[in-house]
Amino acid sequence: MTEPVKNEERKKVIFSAIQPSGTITLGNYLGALKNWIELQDNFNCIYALADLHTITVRQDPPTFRRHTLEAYALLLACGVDPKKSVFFIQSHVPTHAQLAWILDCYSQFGELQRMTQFKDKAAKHPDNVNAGLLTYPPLMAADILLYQADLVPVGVDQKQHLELTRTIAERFNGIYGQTFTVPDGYIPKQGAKIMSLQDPTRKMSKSDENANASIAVLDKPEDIMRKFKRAVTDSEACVRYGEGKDGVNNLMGIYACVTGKTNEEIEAEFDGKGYGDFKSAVGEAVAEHLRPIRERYEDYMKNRDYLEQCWGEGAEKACSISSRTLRKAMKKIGFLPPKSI
Ligand code: ATP
Ligand code: LTN
Repeated sequence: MTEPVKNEERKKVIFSAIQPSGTITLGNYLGALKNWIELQDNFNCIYALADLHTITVRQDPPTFRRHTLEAYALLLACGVDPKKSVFFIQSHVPTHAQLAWILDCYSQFGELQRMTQFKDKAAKHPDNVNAGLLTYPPLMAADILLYQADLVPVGVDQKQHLELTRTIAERFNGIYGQTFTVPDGYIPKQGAKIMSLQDPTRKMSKSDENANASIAVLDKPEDIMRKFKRAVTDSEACVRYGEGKDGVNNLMGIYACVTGKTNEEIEAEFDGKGYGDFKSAVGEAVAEHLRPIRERYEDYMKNRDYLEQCWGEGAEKACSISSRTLRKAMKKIGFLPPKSI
């Protein structure tokens, strides 16, 4: 017999989250979610829907509610397993907002203002440059630090936020002594940045208005095929990885992620063939990869009671783990506890 309890204690902690800000894309899946699933067998994984982050951009209430429900079911369908991992909705666990306020007070205005995502989103929504957009990173730091996470699987666009999380943790630990684990990013070698199919110099994004630019994990096979066939490439008509070939590089990256093939194998497979054949093959491989996820998603969406039970249990576990860290941090700062502990 093995000793599972001892092993559990030594397992590293993984934390990650995704916003329910729209329809989950192939970029989210290949950049982050695929890793979430793979890590579950060897680590203590804690995953969340970061719905508090989502309201930094104005949301239509019924649509926001629907996106959150759908994202929860979709993540289960992708393979997040509530028996192996803690999987909850951020707004159900009040410690996140509590620690976020505290960490706001350990973040500098200048460093928040310099974040690329803040600058991008402020430019994109000039009529709503709210304080939450600025303090988005300390809330993300709270998410991670509450669970003493060692590793954070994300796409490359989140690297800067992770570095700031490390800075905030080190700053706090420097003042008060060891309180938070300083986390490392876990960024995939392939798929860390899937680009838009219509403008391969920009990342594929949930909130892109152009439906042809991104593949939703739940897109029907015929839509997937159509979008890949229309994907922007170049005029060279040669499937090879190289500079100035952003469109082809992106399609090769996607194909590599879903088939496990290397760039050399892909170049050999399409040697002498045109982009038409290549785009069809990428479309088919992606549609096949996503098919079982779509089927499982439909089953979960028919079972609201099960979903509620899962997120209820997830929130309870998350609350119990995170409260310990929050109490510890508050005690170090000098807050008077409600009763002596
Ligand atoms: P939004 O458009 O609302 O900003 P998003 O599509 O960028 O959303 P997020 O919720 O911000 O998605 O990100 C969820 C996870 O997916 C993060 O780990 C992020 O790094 C990853 N991710 C997002 N877009 C891509 C992409 N194009 N390629 C690879 N990973 C991505
Ligand atoms: N900002 C992240 C979502 C997110 C997150 C987190 C990711 C919120 N909290 C904690 C990792 C860890 C994004 O993907 N845009």
